[in-house]
Amino acid sequence: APSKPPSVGVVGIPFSKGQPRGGTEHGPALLRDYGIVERIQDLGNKVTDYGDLTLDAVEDDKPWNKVKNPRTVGQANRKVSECVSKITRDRQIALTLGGDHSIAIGSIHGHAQSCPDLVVVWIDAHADLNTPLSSDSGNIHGMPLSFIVKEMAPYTARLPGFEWCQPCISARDLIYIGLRDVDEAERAYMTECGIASYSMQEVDKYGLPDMMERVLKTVDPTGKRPIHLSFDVDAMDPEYSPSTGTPVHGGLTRREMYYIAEEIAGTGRLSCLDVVEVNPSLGTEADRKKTVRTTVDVVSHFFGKRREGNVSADFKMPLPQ
Ligand code: 6HN
Ligand code: MN
Ligand code: MN
Ligand code: MN
Repeated sequence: APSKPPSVGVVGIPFSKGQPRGGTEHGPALLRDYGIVERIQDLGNKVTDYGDLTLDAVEDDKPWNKVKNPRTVGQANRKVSECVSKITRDRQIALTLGGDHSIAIGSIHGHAQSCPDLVVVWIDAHADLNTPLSSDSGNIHGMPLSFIVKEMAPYTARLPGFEWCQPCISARDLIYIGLRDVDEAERAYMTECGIASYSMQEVDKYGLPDMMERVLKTVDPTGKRPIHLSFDVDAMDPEYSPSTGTPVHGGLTRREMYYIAEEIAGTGRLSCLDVVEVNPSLGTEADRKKTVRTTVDVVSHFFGKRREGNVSADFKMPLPQ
């Protein structure tokens, strides 16, 4: 029997408390305005839109040392985890629309409840591996993987609001693409825990085709495991996604992201995609448009759009008489 097209569950996560700039809470609305749901549908996928999560700020959420909004971020992520766990348990691909990158704590945690053998591909300019102890900024969006990776346990501290959260992936089940702004402690943790990475240096060294082959072989040599793809739009060069809180020059091009997305889609094993750090409040109107359009285009390639062309199941070729 022909395999039925994947079904996708979309959820908006209007959240910004993992970093100091307002605006990322409007990411989901803007991505929807630019047709993200229809674009995925038009590719022949069955899409269910679960709307946006309702996320409230916790009152009197005092910093824990430098760490800002710990209880608010913790509580929001508990809801994200429950939601993503439900979507992926029903065998739908979860598409989470952020929101800042702190929401990946709940997203990966929830995904792992349903798919414990998942692997994580983290596409980002940053490693997001700081701990509450190592972070200079105190922004939790720079720390999500420290809550998730088991081997990080000896280096980190428990935060109020995260009592529900247990590390759920091994260091060898995580791989980075696009890094170019890695803090000293993060680099040390990566080496210590043995986390593989394809920074922009390796992107340049191997080129995309060789790199993607290596990426997939490294985390999943037998090609069987569900893929959690966490896509921080600042992985792309600010030329393509300027409206984001922590842009870094020297990033991936739109075209390179298309290639990565098409290769991931080609595995047939994408199980959850996070789209994070779109901040409509930053930059000019032109910047905002550019950022959202590029992001929606890239996402369509994760869900089956191919530059060689697509033919839908119900296409009828026009024939003479
Ligand atoms: N992001 N390493 C810096 C920090 O504050 O810990 C930057 C983090 C950026 C996080 O872009 O998702
Ligand atoms: Mn980033
Ligand atoms: Mn930095
Ligand atoms: Mn990030």
